[in-house]
This record gives sequence, C-alpha cells and structure tokens, in this order.
Amino acid sequence: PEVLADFHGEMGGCDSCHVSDKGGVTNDNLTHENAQCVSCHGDLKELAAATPKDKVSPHKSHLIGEIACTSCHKGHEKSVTYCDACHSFGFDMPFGGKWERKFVPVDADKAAQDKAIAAGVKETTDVVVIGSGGAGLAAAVSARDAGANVILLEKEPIPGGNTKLAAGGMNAAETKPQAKLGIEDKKQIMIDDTMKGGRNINDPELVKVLANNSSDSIDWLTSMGADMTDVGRMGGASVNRSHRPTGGAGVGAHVAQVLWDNAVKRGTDIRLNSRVVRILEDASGKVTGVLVKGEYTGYYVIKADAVVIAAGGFAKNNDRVAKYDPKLKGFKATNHPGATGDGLDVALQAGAATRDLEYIQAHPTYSPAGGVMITEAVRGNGAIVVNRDGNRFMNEITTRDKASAAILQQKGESAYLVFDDSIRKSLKAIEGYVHLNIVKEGKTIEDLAKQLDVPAAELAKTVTSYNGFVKSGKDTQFERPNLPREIATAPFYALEIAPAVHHTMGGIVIDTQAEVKSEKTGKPISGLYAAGEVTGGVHGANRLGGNAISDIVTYGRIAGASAAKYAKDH
Ligand code: FAD
Ligand code: MEZ
Repeated sequence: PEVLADFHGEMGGCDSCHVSDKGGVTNDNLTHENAQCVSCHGDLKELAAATPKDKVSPHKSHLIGEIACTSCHKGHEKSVTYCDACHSFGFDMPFGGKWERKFVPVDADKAAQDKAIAAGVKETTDVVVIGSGGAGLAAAVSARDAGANVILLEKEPIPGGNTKLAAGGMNAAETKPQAKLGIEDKKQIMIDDTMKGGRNINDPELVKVLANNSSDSIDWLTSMGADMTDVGRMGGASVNRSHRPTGGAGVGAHVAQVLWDNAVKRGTDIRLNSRVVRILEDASGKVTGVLVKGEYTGYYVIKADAVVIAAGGFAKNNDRVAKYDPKLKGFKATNHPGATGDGLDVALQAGAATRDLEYIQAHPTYSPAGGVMITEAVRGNGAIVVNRDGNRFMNEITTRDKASAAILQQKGESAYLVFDDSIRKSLKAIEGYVHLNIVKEGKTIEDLAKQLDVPAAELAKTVTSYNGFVKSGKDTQFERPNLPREIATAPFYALEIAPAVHHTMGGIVIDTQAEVKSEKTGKPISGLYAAGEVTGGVHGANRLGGNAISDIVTYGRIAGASAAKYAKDH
C-alpha cells in the first residue's frame, strides 16, 4: 500500500474510516474519521505515554486544543508530520512523505468561487471570526459573552496560529501580579515605551487603549483560568511588565489553551481546515458574510452580520516579506506555517485601508540549528550575547531592530547566547531548547568556549567584566539597563543565534473599536472588524517584545464585543 487509505481499505474498506452512506466526509474537522483513528490506536496522550523516554515523541505536543490524528496522518495522500513545518526531527512516520506547503493565493480558482457564491447561502450566523490565534479566540469568547452566535474558521489543521508559539510574555502595566512582586509601573510608561519603540509612528489612540486595558486583560485571562503571575523584562521596556505562567513557562501555548477551552465551553462553532477566501459585501459595501474553502467539503457561503478578521501576519511568506523589505529576502522565519497574509488579501479585496506594511521585524535570537525562536526572556533573565571573538557587542535588551542589526554585523552574521545554570533555573522555557539538543554545555566558561570554537581567554574576560557590571549595578560598556544576575553558576550554556523574520507590524487600519477603515472613504466598513497581527498602527515601526499578546487579547476582546453589538443592532 502507498497511503493509509490503501492499507485500511485492504482491512475493512472505506467504512473503517468514513460513514460511507454520507457520500464523503461529514465536516472539515474530520470529526468522524479522527474518532475512528482514536478508537483503534488510542488518543494523543496514550500514544505519547507509549513512546520510550529517551525519544522526542511527535505525540507529545506543545500545540493546543484537541490535535486531530489527520493533522499529520493523511488518508489519500502521503502523511506529513506537522512538526516538520518548524523542526526537522526526521520521524519515521508510516506512509510518510516530505513536508511541503505551497502558498496558494486566496483568489486562485476564481471560477469555482463565483459558482459557489451563485449557489447561495449555505449557513447563517451572527458573527464569523477568521483565525484561531489569540485575537480570534478572544473575539469569539467576547462575542459569545455578548450573546452572539459565532462560527470561527481556521485554515490550518492545528489551531492557535503564532499565538501558541509565543514565549516571553504579555506586557501589561499596573497589574496585580506586578503589585505582588513590588514592581512599580504606570500605564503612561507603557504608552511611552511603546511609542518610543515604535519610533513614534504608532497610532497614539490605539496605543492608549492597549496600555490602559492591559491590566484588565490580565484579570480577564486570570478569571478564565490563566496563570500570569511570573513577570520579567523584555527589550525596550523601562520596567518588568511581561507576564507569563509561574517559573517563566511559555506564555502563548498557555493563553491560547485557556482561550480555546473558554471558546469551546461557550459553544463556539470552531472549524479547522476552513480557509476564508473572500469577504462578501452587498452593493452598498456592507459586509454580508464570507466565502469559505473547506479542505474536504469545498467552497461554501456563510451569511453573517459581522466578520472579524484575526488572521495574523505574513512573516512566513518570504516572497511577500521581501516585496516590502528586500533586505529580508531568503531569511528564515520564526512563525507557524499559516502566517502567509491571507487576512490582508481578503481585507484588501473588501476595500480595507492598510498601513506600515514595510515595517517587518526580525527577532534577533532564532536558532538555525533548532528552527525555533529563542525567547528574549533568556536575555531578560540575564544571558549575554557574544561574537566569534568572545566579545559582547551590544546592550542585549535593546529593541529588536537594533539587536538584529548588530548581530548581522558580526562575523558569520550570527552570535552566541551565553548563560548559566541560575538563568536556566529561572526560566522553564529554556528546558524546551535543551530538549531539542541545541544547547552546548560546559563545566567552566573555558570549556564552553572550546565547544563554540571561541577564544577561551577572551570569553572568560568578557564574562568576568560583565559580572563586574552586575555587581556595581552599571554596565559602563553598553549601558544594558537590567542586570539581574551574574553568569557564575556552573554548568554554563550557549547556543548559536541569528535574526529571523518574526513580526509584521503593518496591516489593516482599525480604530479603537476595532472597526476596519475603508481605503476609499476613510470611514468604517459596516460589519467589518479586525484585531491582532493582521492590523497595523499599534506597534508602529518596531514592536516591543511582549506587546503582541497584549494587543491580541485586548483588541480581540474589543473586536468580538463590537461585532456582537453590531450584529444585534442590524
Ligand atoms: P495568529 O495567532 O497567528 O492567528 C491567526 C490565525 O489565522 C492562524 O491560525 C492562521 O492560520 C489563521 N488564518 C490565516 N488566514 C486565514 C484564512 N484565510 N482563513 C482562516 N484562518 C486563517 N508576542 C508577545 O507579545 N510575546 C511573546 O512572548 C511572543 N513570542 C512569540 C514567539 C514566536 C515564536 C512567535 C512566532 C511570535 C511571538 N510573539 C510574541 C508574537 C505573537 O505571538 C503574535 O503576534 C500573535 O500571537 C498574533 O496573534 P493573532 O491572533 O493576531 O494571529
Ligand atoms: O513579543 C515577542 O515576540 C517575544 C517576547 C518573543 C520572545 O522573545 O519571547
């Protein structure tokens, strides 16, 4: 047999996976098909438990929601491990093929799309949300809480978008966790930091809403079961305001899981493998619904009073990135595979205005060996960055634009992140990098230097001098503003890092109610809302670490509430 379907066909025919009298699959989540896999093979947890301890298990995942078997195991084509979109573990998957994903424009197949529109409405709801990242899930939860019926559409087989990958934290000022830790902060300082980091081209009204609602968003998440009690420092912030779970665990998977659980609990109709390819409007320009391409069920129309675009950014689409910023051509990206910019495309078709598309952020610390981003929190908790000569060359917690540019000027266009065991112990997220086998370890700094092929005496001198700055409380070399701990507790660790495309600051123009502005009239497009990385204006020319999760939670909530209100009133 070539594929899983051949194999199962030999055993029990089509009935072993499908309800054959339905004439095909029943929905794009493949609910029935996945239940058949589980009934014979067990669920993800059971399969993970059966993996030998010394092996990385593809079934032990950091992803959110109920991961469907068919996300990786395909029936009628070669199976591919979804993990390979980011990692390259080389799992020996039965009937496995090679991970490949071609970008298909939303308007490909126009004749079939027009035909589906001509066929008329298949379903009706109050609010459609496009995208199951944090912005989409927050919008769904708040729209449901405001009494709207919601269908949430996600094009990927796995929910959570970039949100589930977020690591370092969620910025918020004047919060309860900050007060508990004795951190003094002000919303106005968060506004000032955000504007300065964004080179003052941010929309100041959007920034005010971001900061002024940030502590309330922490409370909102906490009330739904989130743990946001660890608070650390991110680049460009004047104080510690980046919130994450206890022990410095990754923020995104946790927030996305909490939002997912709450969206499910509230009865949101969530459809995976469901790509929105067009926003539908009437002759007056008012939104009337969306055209969806179900991966298995094909094109269909959902009529809706309001639509929230929460489709994320486009950092994983290098052609598009390079179009706006040619310097980034060929760069790797930290993003999930769905970050291709569909949201912008459907918004542009619907006449939305956009801004700041040329501002694309490279994250300074991506691990080329692991294919993953190394959280800024490692530096925030005390790591230094050295070049191949063993020397520091920057303030490690400067803004990302500056840090990335400085690294690209070093020999080999990469550098080493160096830390010790006390930093490792301060941040659970580091265990993930150790698990991926991308961290070098030395009993002494000299031992570590040997493994990196860096001059040992130089690296030792650099660390001694840095530890002196920590003791005196002043970095006279690069004016690093936070010096949390010395690098002095063995073992010592390092990993190679280089910049990779991370965040697209530009996007759809919105106002403080998350209404989408029309390119033609400058006024809101009736019934159209947007939130999260698909929008522009909140972060200006350069986003501060930790501000995106804050953005998606706050503006996701606003967009959901605005859309539900509009649906009720129309
Ligand atoms: P996403 O979470 O990306 O969700 C958008 C969803 O829409 C995706 O699932 C996508 O598949 C789906 N979609 C797209 N097009 C369509 C379509 N046509 N139809 C249906 N669905 C569609 N920010 C912080 O503030 N703190 C951090 O610690 C942090 N760490 C990060 C770490 C990594 C590795 C990455 C990549 C980003 C990090 N960020 C962080 C940035 C932050 O995670 C993102 O900016 C944010 O999560 C975006 O949320 P979103 O809901 O707007 O989009
Ligand atoms: O905001 C981010 O993108 C972020 C904090 C990433 C990280 O380094 O953890």
